[in-house]
Amino acid sequence: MGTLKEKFIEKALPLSAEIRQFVKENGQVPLGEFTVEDVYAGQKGIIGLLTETSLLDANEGIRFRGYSIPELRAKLPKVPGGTEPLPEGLFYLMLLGEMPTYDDVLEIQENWRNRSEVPAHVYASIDALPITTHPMTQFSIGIMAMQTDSKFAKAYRDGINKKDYWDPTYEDVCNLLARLPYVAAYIYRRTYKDNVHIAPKPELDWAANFAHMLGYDQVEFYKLMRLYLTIHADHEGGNVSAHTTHLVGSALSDPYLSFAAAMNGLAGPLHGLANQEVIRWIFEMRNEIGNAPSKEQIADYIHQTLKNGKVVPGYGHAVLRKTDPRFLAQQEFAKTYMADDELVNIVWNIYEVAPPILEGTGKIKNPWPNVDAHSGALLLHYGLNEYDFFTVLFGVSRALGVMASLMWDRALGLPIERPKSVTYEWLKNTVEAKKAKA
Ligand code: HAX
Repeated sequence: MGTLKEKFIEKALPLSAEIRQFVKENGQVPLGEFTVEDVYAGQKGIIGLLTETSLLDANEGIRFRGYSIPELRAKLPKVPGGTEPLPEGLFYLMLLGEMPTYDDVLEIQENWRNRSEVPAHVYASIDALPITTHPMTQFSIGIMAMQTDSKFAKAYRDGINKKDYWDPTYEDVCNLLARLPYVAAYIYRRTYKDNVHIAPKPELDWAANFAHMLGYDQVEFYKLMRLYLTIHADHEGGNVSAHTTHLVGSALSDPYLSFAAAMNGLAGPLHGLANQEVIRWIFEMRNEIGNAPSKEQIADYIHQTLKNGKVVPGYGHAVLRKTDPRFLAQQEFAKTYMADDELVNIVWNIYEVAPPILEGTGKIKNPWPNVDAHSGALLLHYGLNEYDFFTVLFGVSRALGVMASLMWDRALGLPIERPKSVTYEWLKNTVEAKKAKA
């Protein structure tokens, strides 16, 4: 008699093979509007969510309220003389669907500045964790610790009318957005810079003040942060972090609870953690091959990665079928500011070599790079070497999109989410019944 663990795998392995075969044979059997295959495909392509802030086209990439990434870079307000958009302006655009003026952005900055004081117990909660705790775990716990201040949770307990839900949600959303860079910078300095913290410069914009508190005061790094925090903000509603925010929020969990849950999803290597995995993968390749791998050596390393049953991080996408415009925006930035950077050139060589190999497998639906393929190399160029921290930067940005969406969930009174699930037994019986009828 085996242990529970042994019994489980004795059952699971053959059933996994059986189900794979079942889907191969019966994948196209319709179940209403969808097929058996769709049940196993992670709901891809099934329209089941309302998200106003952005819309993703498989070939063209993301549009935020109708604006593509190049259009955002051109049209969103910038600091005087600046070249990159201010992410606060993107929040305004996503929330209202209207392009802000520079004055609108200044108003948001002032509003968030006044909300930016993080309660001391949040830092104490982070400090209670071992220093080796992954920065995303520290981030999630920091967000949870801020939940003690939730205006929504308090209003609900006090009996708020449902038509007013949007109001305390707005307060939580703004407080959260104002404080996130402070919490993220605290985690960075605690983990990697001997716990030496840097006082904010509140007169700076949201992204530049964040860069400053991290310890990177180059004007170019400020520009990079503005671009970075803009392009990572939203990717319509079905990606893991956006969907999680909506799902958890649909139970009327407050914005802190919903966003912490989203960050736990972003921390997965197939989602936001891919930005750290890309750099880890390149470093491992360089360790094995040498600092400047040739294109042939990169190709061999990609084949080896696939052979070992691992993914090539930064490549592929659940929806996109072309190079991610967020990758291209970062490539354009790199061409302007760091065209000779060795690591950046490796990223560009991978971009030349990887797609035909991935396409050649015959199973990877999108062989092109996503946002995460490029972002790490830009940060490393300015000395931000601690790649385990990269997903936290993504998370600070993602808050803009998912919190704007949560505002709409509350304002529209969207109901609790509850998709239907079925068992394998149910599927088998349904397929058999359909076949018998036919
Ligand atoms: N390397 C190796 N294999 C890959 C692959 C890659 N980059 N991309 C997809 N595949 C594999 C899948 O694992 C799957 O294999 P199995 O049939 O053996 O399970 C097969 O190809 C079909 O997958 P798909 O339909 O093309 O892709 P999915 O929609 O299932 O998954 C992912 C999309 C992004 C998760 C996938 O492409 C991947 O794992 N990429 C690498 C990790 C990564 O870069 N993630 C970041 C994505 C962007 C993002 O969310 N950023 O936050």
